[in-house]
Amino acid sequence: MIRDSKTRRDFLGTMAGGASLAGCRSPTSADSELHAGPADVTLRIGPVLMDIAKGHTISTVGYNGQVPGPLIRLKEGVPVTVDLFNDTNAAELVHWHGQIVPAAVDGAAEERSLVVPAQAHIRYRLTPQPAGARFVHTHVMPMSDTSRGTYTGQFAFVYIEPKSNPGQYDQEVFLATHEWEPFFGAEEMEEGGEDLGPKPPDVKPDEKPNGWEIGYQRFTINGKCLGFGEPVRVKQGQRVLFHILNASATENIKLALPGHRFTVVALDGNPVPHPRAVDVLELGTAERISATVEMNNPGVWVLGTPMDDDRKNGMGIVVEYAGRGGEPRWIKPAKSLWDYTAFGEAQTAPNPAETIPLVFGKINGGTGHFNHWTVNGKEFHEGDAPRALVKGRRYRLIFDNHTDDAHPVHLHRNSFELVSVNGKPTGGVLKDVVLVKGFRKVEADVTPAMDGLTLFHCHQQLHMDYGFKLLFNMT
Ligand SMILES: [Cu+2]
Repeated sequence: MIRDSKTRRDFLGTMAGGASLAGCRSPTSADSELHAGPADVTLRIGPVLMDIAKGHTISTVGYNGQVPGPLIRLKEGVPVTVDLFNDTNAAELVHWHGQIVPAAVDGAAEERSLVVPAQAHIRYRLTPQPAGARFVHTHVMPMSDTSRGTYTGQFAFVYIEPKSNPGQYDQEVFLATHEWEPFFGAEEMEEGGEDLGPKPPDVKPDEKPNGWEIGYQRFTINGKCLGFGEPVRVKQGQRVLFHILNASATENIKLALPGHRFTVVALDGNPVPHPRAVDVLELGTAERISATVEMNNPGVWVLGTPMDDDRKNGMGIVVEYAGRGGEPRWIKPAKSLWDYTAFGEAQTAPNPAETIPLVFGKINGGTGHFNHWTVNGKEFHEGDAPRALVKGRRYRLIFDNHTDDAHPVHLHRNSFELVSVNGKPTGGVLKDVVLVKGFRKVEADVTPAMDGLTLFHCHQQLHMDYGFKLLFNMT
């Protein structure tokens, strides 16, 4: 692996002199392809102080001095030059989540992607695809160090403009949720026990007590606690297209906007066969939902989580109609069940070439330790031989959750098509993360698109760090 060994001082010196960045080397393209001059996309990883609420400032790491990082708008299929600068003292990985890109630039250590060394710079080319709401985030493994990895502010929206018309709306709003000030405790700190399937008979009683669970003290949308940032300003009669990203390290969330309904038009950036209106959105970690809202109920409203404590601690944003004032209103939504299949075709998928069962298991860590996670009875270890898949073949992945936790599982460098959710057949719903609830089963078909190492993992940072991974090699 070739890395640019320039120091930050060297780089700044070069910039001050007005010279180009041609001295930076890329290991993925010939130097001649990497035109001199400024890159199309520049991400500078560095410390950020962010005011999330009145008198409450958080010290974290972000992109370009802000959290979330800048909205990155790209055009499908149009290559861009990317500059990554790392102003921190630790090596970083920048993952282009939801894009079908070569392993070298995907940003995952297991795929042997390029690393951005501490206090250094790398440059490469990237051809954005597919269209829709994607994002970029760090892929380092923080383990017990919650000052690193996805606990930080290293996330930004990537919106890839489709080649054809994206649909009609009057205003586009990007919202990213995140939690702050994490702590470890013995208790599950979420509303639990919801929508569990029947316990599979082979799940044995736990030998040890449950290990650490994680909780947070503050919650933000676009880096601000509810009521602290600018409201989303709308006008009566507008159709607003929301792109919502769950940029949490570990939490699955729900969001509602009282007095309004969300018409879900895309999941993980991919248009759904049947857009449908719902009252409550649910997003596993790293999932995206694009939904339109008809602004036909003038007032000042809270778009937020139905979980009262989390909303009081910040998980919400005010939606304000022009000419309206006063306290924002919140009305608790009726209980609703999120169902991916509601947006899909009622159909049975063509038979796959091969079926790959992936059984998720948990090994309780015991008090004061972390739980460990297994796929097909095995924790992932660095150096594990990848499982070979053939490019262009249709595989059916069976996500079979033998734990009572919900797992937002993610496949890198591919989209998969949901074919069955908790026994209900569906089709046409393309995703890169799917939330598999406790003791539930989801089946998804994937036809590997590109050569190379491809990581599968749970996007819950603690699960991923403690075993919940599997490596494929597409050939
Ligand atoms: Cu998980």
